[in-house]
Amino acid sequence: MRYFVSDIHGEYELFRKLLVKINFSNQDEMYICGDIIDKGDSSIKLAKYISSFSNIHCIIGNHELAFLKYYHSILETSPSDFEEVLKKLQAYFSDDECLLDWDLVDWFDALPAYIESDDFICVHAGIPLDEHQRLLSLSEVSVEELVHDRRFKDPNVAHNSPQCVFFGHTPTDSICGKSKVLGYRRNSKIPPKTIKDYYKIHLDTGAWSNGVLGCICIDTLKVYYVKK
Ligand SMILES: [Mn+2]
Repeated sequence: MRYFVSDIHGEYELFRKLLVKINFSNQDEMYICGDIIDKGDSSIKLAKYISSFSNIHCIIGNHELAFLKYYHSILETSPSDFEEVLKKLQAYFSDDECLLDWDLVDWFDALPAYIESDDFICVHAGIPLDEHQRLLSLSEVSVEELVHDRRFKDPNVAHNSPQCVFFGHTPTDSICGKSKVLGYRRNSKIPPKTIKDYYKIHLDTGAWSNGVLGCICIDTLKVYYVKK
């Protein structure tokens, strides 16, 4: 089974609870649409845990991008003093009970800005559209736009490219008043059978702000929630 999640924001225990709830195994795959760090108090513990799974695929959100910009900026000023660089990076996550190490820095640095397949695309915030309401080619969109675009979450922003876009970045209670996964159907008269019957799915249920972590399985279209 393939599961999609977003914006876990350092909520390690809540994420563990979700894996138990969906009975996640090494036969399954999971895709995380960025922002695993900051806000909650277990960013590094969560990132280390996620990075230990070869079947969990993560992209960057604006919070990982901000951290990576900081990392590259201090590399420029003290490029050879690795101990000093690592100390500064560890201080970035000073509230964390677990310490950042170089393996994890390299893991963050290698995260992609998007994942694209025949039936879905994962981005953190959104993808700009062309004048025909088609998604712009991802290679033409800047990472900044992919992680910050706040237009895409608007229920009126629809696209007619064939893939379903998974995204997060803004808690869905600001759209519909509830912490739930929001699926936008291409045709509201026909019950959805596959993920391609949705043009976008908004995943950020506010794990940190509302204590709810949602997840959708795209092989069954079933939605799961865990609460703090
Ligand atoms: Mn975000």
